[in-house]
Amino acid sequence: MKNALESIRAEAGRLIGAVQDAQALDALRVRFFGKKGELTAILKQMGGLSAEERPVIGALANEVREEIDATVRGAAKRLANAERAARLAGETIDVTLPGTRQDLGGRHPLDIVLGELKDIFLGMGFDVVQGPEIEYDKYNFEMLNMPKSHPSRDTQDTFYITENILLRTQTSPMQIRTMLAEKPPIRIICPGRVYRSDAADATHSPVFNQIEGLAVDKGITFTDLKGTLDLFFKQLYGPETRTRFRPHHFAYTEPSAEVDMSCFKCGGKGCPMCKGEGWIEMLGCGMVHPKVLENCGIDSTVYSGFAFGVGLERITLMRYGIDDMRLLFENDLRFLKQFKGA
Ligand code: 2NM
Repeated sequence: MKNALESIRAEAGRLIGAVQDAQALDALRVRFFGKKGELTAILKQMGGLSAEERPVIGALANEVREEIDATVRGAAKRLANAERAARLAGETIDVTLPGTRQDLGGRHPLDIVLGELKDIFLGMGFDVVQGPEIEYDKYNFEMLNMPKSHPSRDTQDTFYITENILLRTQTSPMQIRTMLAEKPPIRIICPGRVYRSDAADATHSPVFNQIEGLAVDKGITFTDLKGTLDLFFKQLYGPETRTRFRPHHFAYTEPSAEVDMSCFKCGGKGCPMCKGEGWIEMLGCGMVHPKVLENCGIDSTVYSGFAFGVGLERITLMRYGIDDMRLLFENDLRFLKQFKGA
């Protein structure tokens, strides 16, 4: 029995000392200490020993059990340390390796030009307000003097969501909201996306950006409108720029006009840019229709106002000599990179 114990001690020490993973260690623990384990089997035979042998073998068996137990615990610790060391080694970061480059983008040409437009109008005392792109028919058409039957609605083919809710075709609904909420004097510009059911080509897009302006106060005249827009174009394209107002019709303004500016390329002599005209059509404007003021609770016998609307894409195309609007929406990096730092 003594021999058996000594051979278990040697075997256990050898095997446990060489164990490489927790599962194998557990299997060894069961092999020696388990219910059918080798050491357990010996301890069970103790009953058959003589009175002289029993304490000697018993003491040896205890010694061997404690020794194997300590070896198992030592091995468990060794395995845990090795596992931790391996994990830490795997997580090591080599800070000397080159990093992943973060390519910095640039501002979109539309945003650059919008910034210039805002600066010009802020400088003239206008506030910038923004509103929802999903609008009520009431604000987009009805209150702008375009009831359901009005032919002007046909010229702005509209995306309807329900009978009374639509994607705004202009930003004037925000001007209606402002006139409803605030008392004159009002001086605002409303930039933002608008939607019309048009096929995309070089000069059309079903989504584009508009900037509409509105000034309402006592004594506002057409002269104020002319002066404001003339100064706007001089600031945007240079002091030699001239403007020309031609009669037009909008349902929400009376009188109404379209505004041309002298060609920024040839100065008015006529060139391919202005198709030999010397003038380039830029925007629509007029004096706010008395009915529109009254719709918003503003007394049209006391107050008057002017309004205008201009397409941001059109101005941007001219500003940079771009010949196709679609380039502004395609997000082609070869195009966008040309405006970096502008
Ligand atoms: C245009 C042309 C002319 C306009 C009118 C109004 C409002 F709300 F005051 F009635 N907002 N915008 C207007 C006038 C817009 O766009 C070509």
